[in-house]
Amino acid sequence: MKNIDSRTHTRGESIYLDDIPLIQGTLFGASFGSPVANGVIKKLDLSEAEKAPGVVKILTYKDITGANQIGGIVPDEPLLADHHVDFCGMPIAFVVAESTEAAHAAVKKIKVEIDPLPVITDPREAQALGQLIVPPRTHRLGDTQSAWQHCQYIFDGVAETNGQEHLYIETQGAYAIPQENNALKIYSSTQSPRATQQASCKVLGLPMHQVEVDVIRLGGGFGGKEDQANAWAALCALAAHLLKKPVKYALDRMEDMAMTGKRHPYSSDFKIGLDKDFKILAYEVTFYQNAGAAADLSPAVLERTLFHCTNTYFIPNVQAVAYSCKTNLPPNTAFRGFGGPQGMFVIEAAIVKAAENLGVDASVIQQINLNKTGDEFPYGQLAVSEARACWDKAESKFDISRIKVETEDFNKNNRLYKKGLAMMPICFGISFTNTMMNQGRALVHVYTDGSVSVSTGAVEMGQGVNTKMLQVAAFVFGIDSDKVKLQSTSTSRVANTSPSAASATADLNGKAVFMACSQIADRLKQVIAEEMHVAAESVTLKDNHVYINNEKQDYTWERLIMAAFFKRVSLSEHAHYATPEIHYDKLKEKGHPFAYHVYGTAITQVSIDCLRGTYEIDAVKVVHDFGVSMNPLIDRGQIEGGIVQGIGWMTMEELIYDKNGKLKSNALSTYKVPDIYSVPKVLDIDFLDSSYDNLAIFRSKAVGEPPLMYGIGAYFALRNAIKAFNPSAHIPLSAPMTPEKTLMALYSKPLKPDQEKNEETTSSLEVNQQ
Ligand code: LUZ
Ligand code: MOS
Repeated sequence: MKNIDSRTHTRGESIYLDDIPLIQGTLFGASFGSPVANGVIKKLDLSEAEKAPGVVKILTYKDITGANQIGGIVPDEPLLADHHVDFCGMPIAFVVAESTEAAHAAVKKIKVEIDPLPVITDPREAQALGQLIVPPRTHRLGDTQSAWQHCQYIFDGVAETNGQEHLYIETQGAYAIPQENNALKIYSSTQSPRATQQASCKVLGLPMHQVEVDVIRLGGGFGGKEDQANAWAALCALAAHLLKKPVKYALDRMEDMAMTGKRHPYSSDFKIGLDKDFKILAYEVTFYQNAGAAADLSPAVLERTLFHCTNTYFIPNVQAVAYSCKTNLPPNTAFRGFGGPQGMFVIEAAIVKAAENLGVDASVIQQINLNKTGDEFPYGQLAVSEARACWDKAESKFDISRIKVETEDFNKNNRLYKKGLAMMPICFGISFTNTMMNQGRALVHVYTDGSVSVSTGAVEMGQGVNTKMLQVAAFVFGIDSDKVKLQSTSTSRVANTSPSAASATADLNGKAVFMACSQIADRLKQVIAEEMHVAAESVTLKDNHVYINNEKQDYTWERLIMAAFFKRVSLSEHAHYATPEIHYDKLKEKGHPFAYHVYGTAITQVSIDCLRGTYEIDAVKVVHDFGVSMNPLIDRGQIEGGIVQGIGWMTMEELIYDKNGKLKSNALSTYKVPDIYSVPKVLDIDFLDSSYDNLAIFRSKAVGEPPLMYGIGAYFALRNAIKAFNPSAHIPLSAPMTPEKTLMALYSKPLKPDQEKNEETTSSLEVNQQ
C-alpha cells in the first residue's frame, strides 16, 4: 500500500501549518533574539519598535501570565529572557503585528544593551569548570581495570562528531486561536502535542483542559520538534490569550537555524584493548556532550549515548562515563538517533584506530566481535541478536570479496582517484529510554455508514505512520482502506500522548489501534453470533464481509454496522497500550530498557578525487532487519532517507559557531546538506526477515532512526580512500569529513611522536610486554 498522503503531497494539496486558512483578524509574531551568547541585560528599549507601523504589542517576560519556564526534563529554560541571556538567538521579546513583514521590521528596531560575560562553546571547557546540566552517568560491565593486563594491544584516542541542523522542510511554527472562556486552540508543528499543550498551559497559567493542541502533519521533524516546538506555540498562545486575537508565528529559515538547537556535538576519549585474536576485552570511553545553554532533552540523549556505546559488539569489560556539558549555544535537542549515533561513532573510531595500527582491515575486528543472542549489553539487557545474520547476508548477497578485489584493483591502477570501502553494522534499541514514556493510545469510531475514524497519539511527519495506523484498522476490520480515515492528532481526542519519537510511534500507537479495533470487532462478532445463532469464534471479518467458519456470507460490513447500531452496541473504543516487560533502574544502571533491538549491516563504497578532495558515494548496500515489514515501500523510504541524512552528518554538514557563540553556518548557502547529486549512486536495500515474535506491531520492527547510523560508514570509507592515496596520512577521528578536511588529510604528514602528545587526537600504541 502506498503512503496515503502521496496524492495530496504530489499535488501540493496537503495541509501544513502554513496552509491552514486564516481567521479574520489574525495577527503575526516575530521574535527578537539575543545578539550576545552570555550576558546580563542592562536595558531593553522597545520604544522605536512599538511605534513601527502595524505593531500591536511587544511581549516580554513581564507579560507572562503563568510561569516563565518551558524546560521539559529540568526547569532551567525561560521562554523569554528576563535579566540574563544564555545563547545567541535566545528570545528576549515577541513582536505581534498586523503582518509578518511588519513584525520583522519592528524586531529590527528593538535595542538592547547587554553586559557581556565570557562565552563557552567547548564542552570540555564547560566540564572543567563544573558546568554540567545533570550529574554524570556511568555504565559498567565487568571490570576494565583488571582487564587491561589481559590485553595484547591497547589503543587510545579522541573522537569527535559535530552537530547537525534538522532542516525539516517546514520550519517551526504555531497558530493559536482564542476560544470562549479563556480557552485556546493551538495548531502546532510539533512532534509532541502533549508537551506543547503542557508548556503553553504552564506559561499561561491555565489548566490543560483549556488548551487543545491539534496537529495535522509536519513537514519533517527528525527530533527537532520533539521539544523545541513548544516555545513558539507558547509565545503565540500567550499573545492570543492577552490580545484575544488569533496569533500565528512561522519562523523563517534563518530564524529557525539561528534560534533552535541541533544534534549534540560530542567530544570523546576512548581506550580499547584487544587480545591476540582481536577480541575486544576492554573498552573505556568518556563522552563530553555539548548540551547548549539549557537541559532540553540532553539528559535523555546522554543516556541513549551510553546505551549505544558498544554498538553491536559484545565487550565483556566496559566503563562508559558521560557528561552533559552546559555551553552558551542554543539548547541542543533530539535528532534522529538521539545520542546513539554519537556513541556508535566512538566505538567504530576505536576499532578503526586499532585496525590501522595493527595493519588489518577494520572489518576483521568488527566481525569477530559482533554480539550473539544471550550476550549482555553494559546495561544488563541480553541481546536477541541478528548481528551475525545481517553481516553474513550482506557479505554474501553483495559479494564483498569481489568488491574488495575491485577496490584494490582500482586503487592499484589509479593514482589520482582512490576508492574506499567500509562496513557499518548497527544495533539500535527500540523504546523510549524513559520507561514511563512507552505508552500509546487510540480512539476509534465506526460511523453508521461503515466508515471508520481513527485518532491516535501518533504525529504524521512524513514517516508514513498514518498509513501504518490505517493498515492496522483496515486489517482488523477486514475492510478496504478507503473506508478508514486517519484524523489529526488532537489532545482533545487522544490525551497525554508521548512524542512521536524514538522510532516507537507505529509500535505504540499501532498496538493501541489494534486493541481498540479488536474490541469493536469482538462486539460485532457477538452481534453476528446472536443473529445467526453461531459461535462468535467462528465469525471473521474479511473483504468487507462477514465470514462464518471461513465461508463468505451475503452479509456486508455496512449491514453489520447498522445491525450493531440498532442493537445499541457501541461502535467506538478508546484503547491504551503500554509496552510490557521493559524496566530500568537508573541507580544501578541496569535493566531491560528496550522492547527489542534493530540490527543491520551496510557496505559503503566511495571514490575520492585526490587532486580536489571531492568525493562521491558510489554505493551503500544494506541488509536491514525489518522484522516482518508492514509496508515495504514506506520502510524502504525510511532507510533511504536515514542513510542520506546520516551521510550528510558524517561528510558535508558542517555546523560552525564562532568563539562568541554566533552561528556562522546560518543559511543554506553556508550549511551544505545532501542533495540529489550527493546521494549514493547505488542504494541497495535488502530485507532480513526476522519473523519471531517481538513487541512490535505485527512483528514489523521499528524503522525510523536505525538507518541513519549506516551513514557512519561513509566517514570510514572516505578515511580508507585517503589512506589508499597516502598510507601515512594523519587523519583526526573527527566528523564530518568535508572535502576541505579530505584535501588536508590527503596531503598530511604523519605526526611525529613528540607531536602526538600535544595533538588533540593523540594516539598511542601500547603492546603489553608480559
Ligand atoms: N526521545 C525521548 C527519544 O524522549 N526518549 C528517547 O529515548 C528517545 N529516543 C530516540 C528518539 N527520541
Ligand atoms: Mo526523535 S530523535 O525520535 O524525536
